[in-house]
Amino acid sequence: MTSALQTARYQYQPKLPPVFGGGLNIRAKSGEAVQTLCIADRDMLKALFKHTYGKPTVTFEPGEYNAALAKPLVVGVILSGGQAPGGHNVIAGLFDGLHKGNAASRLIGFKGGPSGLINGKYVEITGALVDEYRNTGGFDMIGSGRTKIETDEQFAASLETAARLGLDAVVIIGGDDSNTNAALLAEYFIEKGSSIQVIGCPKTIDGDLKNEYIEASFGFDTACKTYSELIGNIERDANSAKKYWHFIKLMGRSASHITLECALQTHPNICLISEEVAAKQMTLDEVAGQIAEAVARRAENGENFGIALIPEGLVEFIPEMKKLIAELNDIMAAHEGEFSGLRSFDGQQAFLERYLSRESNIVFASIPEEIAKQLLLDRDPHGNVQVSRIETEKLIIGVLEKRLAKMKAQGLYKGNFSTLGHFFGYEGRCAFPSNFDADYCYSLGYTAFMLIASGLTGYISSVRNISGPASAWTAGGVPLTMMMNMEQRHGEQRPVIKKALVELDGAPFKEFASHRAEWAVKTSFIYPGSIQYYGPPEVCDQPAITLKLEAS
Ligand code: FBP
Repeated sequence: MTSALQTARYQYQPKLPPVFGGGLNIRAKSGEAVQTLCIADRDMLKALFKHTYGKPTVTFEPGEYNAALAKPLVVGVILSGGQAPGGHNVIAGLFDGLHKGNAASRLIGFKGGPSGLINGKYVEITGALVDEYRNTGGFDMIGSGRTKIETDEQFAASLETAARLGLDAVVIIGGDDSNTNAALLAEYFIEKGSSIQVIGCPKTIDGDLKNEYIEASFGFDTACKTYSELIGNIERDANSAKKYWHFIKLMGRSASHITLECALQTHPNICLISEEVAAKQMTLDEVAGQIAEAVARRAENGENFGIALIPEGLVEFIPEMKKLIAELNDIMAAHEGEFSGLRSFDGQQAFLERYLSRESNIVFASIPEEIAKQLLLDRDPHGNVQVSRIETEKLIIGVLEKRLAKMKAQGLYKGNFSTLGHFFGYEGRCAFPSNFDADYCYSLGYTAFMLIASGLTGYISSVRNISGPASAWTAGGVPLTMMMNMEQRHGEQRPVIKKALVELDGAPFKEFASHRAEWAVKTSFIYPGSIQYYGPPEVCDQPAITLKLEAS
């Protein structure tokens, strides 16, 4: 059984960059730079990526009939990391591209993320299977996972599976870490004498896999539209009931792009941007002070209600919390066995007291027990604290309540402060992709096929000019090493794709900053409503505000 919307969405034909309208009359044109560079740490990256470093960028252009595109291929595909709307369309675009090239080509889907490649768990992706998932949300066609291919055994097992299945290429659809993995795998395959190619695709609702060549990661558009609809609904409720301050935590592991985009779409009273908190070195108390001021000023106008947006990564950007989390990460990693054997929170606390610095001990003791316990939950496979499981909105509310009580006692605040906390994250990751994401993802998948058929490896699929209509989009590929630098991970320097955080001198933040003083006090809410798939282009086909501002 499918919903009426799903049945209707099966019929949607995603748009492609115009260059792909010409069948196989396409050529791959190399960029001008003879040798491309990375972001930093050139010597180390050059040594690590002997075979794939410095390759030229590529764009696809109309040309003569290209027989190379018609070769039958066997390709494996992996969905990696957190779900993001449009993943199925990447697979559909890849599948359709492969079959446009040659009807005998095959696509194999590795189940459950990179572990499917390591363990040889896969499914043959047929036309009937793809048709069931066109323009749908979720990653359920083949599943996803967060396993990182990092040990020698895992690399060897990946090659063994890929070779056994006779693959010509593997496509990894993932975020910064997964695409770093794609780069390492591409290099490894060549090093081992294999001709199996590896191509990446930029996925993550967090929007932090972007740079000069990748204008947006897919899923960001739909997730932000979904959250903005929900925020708008809450704003309208708040403005109707006029009795609650709503604190809404929004997903985005580190970067605050989602929160910023949602603020631009909904005009809340308060929107915290982690990158600004870090740049100004604001303490938790200072963050609360800023909100308290707006709460008090709105109360003076008789408005004891409001909306505050909080990025989920905030805790790691507040200096004293960042220090505490870094110390906890190190202690928990260094004493893993002993720590995981401690059954009670009291026992854990007593253990940690011995190793935490004086400052961090004070901070740890000052935060609510509930939050302290959340800080001790298992780390993700990359050794990070799982910010989606920390109720930062509650932490902020708690500090704020104390501050407002003090202000009340001093006669500086006369309002009522009733709060409600929300977390919007998982609600947006599997939504039906917006028209933008449906088109963008399909184009990314199709471009991945073109990169493979052009014999390239260690590249990421790049569709550009996407703030305009699809009729102006271009397609190409960028060497993954161009986006890399070395960073300290698990106590050693490792090559990684650099995460794009919110730039405080960028157009989206400046736009927000120019309005926030007014939004803080005057109710200026915007109610965006739900994503529309059918109707006038100004309602259905608009990209994210962030993307438009960045392109302007
Ligand atoms: P990716 O970077 O893998 O796309 O995932 C992002 C994200 O959705 C974050 O916003 C969030 O913190 C995290 O995944 C949640 O992870 P999990 O799905 O493992 O709970």
